Amino acid sequence: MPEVRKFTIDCDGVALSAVLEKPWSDRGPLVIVIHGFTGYKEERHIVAISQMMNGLGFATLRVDMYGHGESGGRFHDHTLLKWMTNALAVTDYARGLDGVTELYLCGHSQGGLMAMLAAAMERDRIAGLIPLSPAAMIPDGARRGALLGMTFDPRHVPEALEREDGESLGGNYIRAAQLIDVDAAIDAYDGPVLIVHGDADEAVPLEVGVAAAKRYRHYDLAIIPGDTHCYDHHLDQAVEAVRAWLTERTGK
Ligand code: FER
Repeated sequence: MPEVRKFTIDCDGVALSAVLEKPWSDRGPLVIVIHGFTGYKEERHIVAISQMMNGLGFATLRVDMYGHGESGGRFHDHTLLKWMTNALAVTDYARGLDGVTELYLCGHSQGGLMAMLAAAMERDRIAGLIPLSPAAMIPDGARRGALLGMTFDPRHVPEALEREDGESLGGNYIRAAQLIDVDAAIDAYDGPVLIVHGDADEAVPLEVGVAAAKRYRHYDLAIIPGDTHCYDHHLDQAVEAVRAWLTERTGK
C-alpha cells in the first residue's frame, strides 16, 4: 500500500488541494498529474493513470488547480497564467519532498497544455512530459476569437463567456491566453514527451495533439482508436500507453 496523504500546497495565498500517493519509502520518481478545464483530481481518468503509475513504483501528486476541485479561487477568475504559477509552486513542492529522484509532468487537456508550458519553464528539472489530449489550441483560439464553441471579437474581449452549464468564464482568461506562445514552449523543451490522444476526441481534435507531438524533438505519440476526450471507451488503452512509455524510460 502506498503512503497516501491529502494536504494543501500554498500558491501565493491560494490553497491548492493535493493528494500524494507514494509507493516507495527511501527514494523514487514522482509524477505531477493535473486535470483539465472544469476537471478535478478525482476524475476517473486522472485516478486511473495515477494508480497505474503507483503500481509501477512512481509516486504521484494529483493537484486541483486554481478555481477547480477543492482548491481556492473562483472558476470564473482562473487563467492559464494562474495555472502556470500553480505549476511552479507544485513543482517546487515536489522537488522539496524527501527522496524524490526524477520528476515527471503529466496533465490532461488544459492541464496538458499547462504541463507543456511548465515543462518549458522547468526544462532543467524534469525527466519527462506526458500531455494527455492536450488542449494546445486554446491560445490560438483566444487570438482568433473562438473558444468553447463560441465566437467573440479578439480585440474587444468580452467581460465573460457564459457557458452552457451556467458557469461563466471571465474575460481575463482570454486576455491571458492570447499572450501564450505554445510553439515557443515546445521549442524550449528538449526532453522526452509522450502525447496520448483519442481519435474521436470531441473537445480537442486529434490533429492538435499530433501537431504538438511532431514539433517536439523527442516525442512518442499514442493514438487511441475510437476514444473520446476523457477516454470513455478505452481508458485501459490510454493507461497502457503511458505504462509502456514509463516502463521503457525507466527500464523497469
Ligand atoms: C476550448 C476547448 C477545450 C477551451 C478549453 C478546452 C477554453 C479545454 C478542455 C479541457 O481542458 O478538457 O475551446 O476553451
